[in-house]
Amino acid sequence: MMSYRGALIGCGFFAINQLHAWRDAEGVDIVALCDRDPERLAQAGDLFGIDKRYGDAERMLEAEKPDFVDIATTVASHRPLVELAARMGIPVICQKPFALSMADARAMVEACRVAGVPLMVHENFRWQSAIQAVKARLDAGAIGRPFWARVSFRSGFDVFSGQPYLAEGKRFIIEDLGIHILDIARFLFGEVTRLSARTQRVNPAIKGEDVATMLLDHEDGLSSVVDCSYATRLPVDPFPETLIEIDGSTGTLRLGAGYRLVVNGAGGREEVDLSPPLLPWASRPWHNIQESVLAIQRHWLHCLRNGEEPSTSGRDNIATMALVEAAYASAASHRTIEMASI
Ligand code: NAD
Ligand code: 89Y
Repeated sequence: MMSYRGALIGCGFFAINQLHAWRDAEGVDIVALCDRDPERLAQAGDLFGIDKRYGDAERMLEAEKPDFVDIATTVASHRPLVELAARMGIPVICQKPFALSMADARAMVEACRVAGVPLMVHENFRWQSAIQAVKARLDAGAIGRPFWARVSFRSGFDVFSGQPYLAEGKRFIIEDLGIHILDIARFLFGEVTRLSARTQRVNPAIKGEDVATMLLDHEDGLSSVVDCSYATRLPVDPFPETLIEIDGSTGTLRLGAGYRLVVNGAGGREEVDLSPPLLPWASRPWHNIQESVLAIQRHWLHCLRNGEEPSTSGRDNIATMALVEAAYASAASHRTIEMASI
């Protein structure tokens, strides 16, 4: 099996998970790192024993000519870095949120299309094993035709200590976390025709919204509620679990706290514990997300090897980004947004 040589840009908080997962994945080596912060570059380089270290992405890509580049920086740098990779003909993975605007996202997808360069957005939540298991039940018809759903992420977990920039943006929960939960709704129930949203800010120490409630009409008639909160104090905080309720024509499915799946269908009742594995380098409660990082990175290697479009390609992610934009537009105007207008 051919072994791919990858390079990674942005050695911050989340990239450490990506570097661990690349080490676990088969047929790949991260041969070079780039960060404009020398301290973070040195820390990641030392931790993973990677000696080729750069402060400038273009210099790294020119010198190393990797088989792909993994962009793990925050959103402001995504467009220039993705377009750089496209110009140099290097397949590229880009962290979420993919872009600052729909126009940027479309330009990035177009640049990669024209250059013939594969592009995947690191939209990993749909790769959590519990979410994949829910999708498998739906595809198998376990509850008939789904007609109503709720996809919910409610927590009081302090995400600001690890990611201080989350407290500073005008936008917070929809752009940072809701984007994953909206992507799960698209993944499970298909494309959306219109969306309504309301937002609130409960935590006075941050600038953006930390509560969002969204109502989605899906193309096949299903209605879903997608709700997110980082202001919810529960006795047992479920961070970072996504809880799911689905009603179908012949049954119901519930993914409850503690990764408990209950399916009540024409075929009988199934109750199963979908707790994710604790990978050797993972730590609770993040292990659910960390597991999905390995899964999406393995998927990328599979797609590279087989010339397939990734599940969360740039093209696919434009539809998820459009839901984020529609949610902010609806919250600002108190109107329902037609997705065709985004
Ligand atoms: P961070 O600020 O901790 O790290 C980003 C790093 O990128 C920094 O070290 C910074 O110096 C470096 N950087 C920025 N621009 C650069 C450039 N042009 N060239 C070289 N280095 C550059 O951020 P983070 O918390 O690790 O988040 C990174 C991204 O990951 C964000 O977009 C965030 O939303 C995303 N994220 C995703 C998940 C997930 O589950 N998919 C979870 C957490 C964070
Ligand atoms: O940045 C966010 C993400 O993508 O997953 C969880 C998170 O780290 C905090 O909301």
